[in-house]
Amino acid sequence: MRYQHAIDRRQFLALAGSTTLAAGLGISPAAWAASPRQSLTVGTRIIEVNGKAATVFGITDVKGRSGLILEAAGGFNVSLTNATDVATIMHWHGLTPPFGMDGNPLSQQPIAPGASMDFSFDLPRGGTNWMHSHMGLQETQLMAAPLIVREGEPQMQEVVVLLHDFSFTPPEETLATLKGKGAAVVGSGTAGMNHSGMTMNGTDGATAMPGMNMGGMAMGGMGNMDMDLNDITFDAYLANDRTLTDPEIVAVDKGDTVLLRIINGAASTNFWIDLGQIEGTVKAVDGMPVQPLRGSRFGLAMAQRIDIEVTMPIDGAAVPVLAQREGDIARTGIVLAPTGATVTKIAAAADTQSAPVLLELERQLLAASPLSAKPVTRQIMAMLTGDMQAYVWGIDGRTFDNRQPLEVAKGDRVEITMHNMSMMSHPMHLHGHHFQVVGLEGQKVSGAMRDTVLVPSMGMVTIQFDADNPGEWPLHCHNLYHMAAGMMTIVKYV
Ligand SMILES: [Cu+2]
Repeated sequence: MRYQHAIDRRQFLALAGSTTLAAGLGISPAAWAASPRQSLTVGTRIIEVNGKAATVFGITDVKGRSGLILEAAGGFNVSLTNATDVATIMHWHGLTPPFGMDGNPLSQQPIAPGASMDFSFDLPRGGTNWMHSHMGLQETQLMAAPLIVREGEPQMQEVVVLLHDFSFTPPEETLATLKGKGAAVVGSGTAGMNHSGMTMNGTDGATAMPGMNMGGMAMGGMGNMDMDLNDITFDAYLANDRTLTDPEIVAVDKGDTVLLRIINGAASTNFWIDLGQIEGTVKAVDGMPVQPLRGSRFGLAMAQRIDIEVTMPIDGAAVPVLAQREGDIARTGIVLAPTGATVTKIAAAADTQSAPVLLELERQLLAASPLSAKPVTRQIMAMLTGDMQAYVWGIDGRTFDNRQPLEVAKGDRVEITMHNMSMMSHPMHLHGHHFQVVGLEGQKVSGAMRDTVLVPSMGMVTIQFDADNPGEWPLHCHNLYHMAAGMMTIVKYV
């Protein structure tokens, strides 16, 4: 059974992209129409976490592999079947399809249990992307998978790492606890909850406070600001479904260069990617190329991706690729290991708590292909607002139900300045477009092209994009619990 509304829209779009019609209009035919349709199935599965069985969702291709690997030239031609017993909506995070193909609650009706929906559109470029449910709290139950788009044969071995945070507590219960017991969150012993607050001085202090106590400790000095990190404590942090108790060991060759495609699929966790003693070269963020940047530690906010080239040591040593939760000792990761390498056990708890993820990386990134020079024709200020006690989050003081759309017109160069008036950081995601980061705390930059940017507590980030894809596009916080508590609006073409 196919959902009728969805199929109507699909048929229209399929027709609009069909070879015959395209030829009649004198435009090149859609690439997707010439490539075989791929099947994806959303199902349930059982994984082992901390020695206990956990029933979670999964998204697999015909060969049972998680997610999809596509060739950009072949376009996106996918039939998604919902084999679970709950309705769902699947979002293609990082792709910029026509509105009806985006997979969000405004663009389609949910896909009922047992039903399928076809998605077809062309892909302008390769990149590290992902797919995840955009319905309810399903994403946190691992309804998420990699969506890798390649341009030609890989130049080197590629290693995909999907990070996640995991809880045995049903997410509805976690959200109810957050909403119902806001006052008890701070410093309480509520099961599953651990609110870590901190006070820090000055601007980015990330490197200035290794090992600091995040339990509400105050650091002296003028200009202090408060910051809340991690309003949920999870039971485990996963890299490709596994914890550091039994991490994935990826076979590589000593001296070889491999491409890490790391996806932060966590519902409510910003990570520090840590290569230890090894330096890597960042090649892309959010599937969009950046000017090469060397380093060994990189902040990765919820929903963001980072592509890092890593050259294995010639002595044949293994290289752990770790992801440590911000403001926490908890970590996960994988190990790159040449044949015969000694793989030592890595504790799931680091020795020291990590700093908050702020704008350190963002300040260093430069787009490899920035937006064209063009005057801004539409300027928007969006306040990111929240009430930690009531656990209500919003944009301009409004929750999604009460939203005031941000209006743009096709052809606009749009600039949105997001000013965070709350004590938590928010990874803000715009559907249907890539934007360029052009301002950080009021300073002009020619930053990365992205689809998700972190706006730190009390911080300000400015983005620009070309309004070239009509629709009513969600703009929301990618902290799943913040979004569920209202932090979403729409960018509406008028
Ligand atoms: Cu948020």
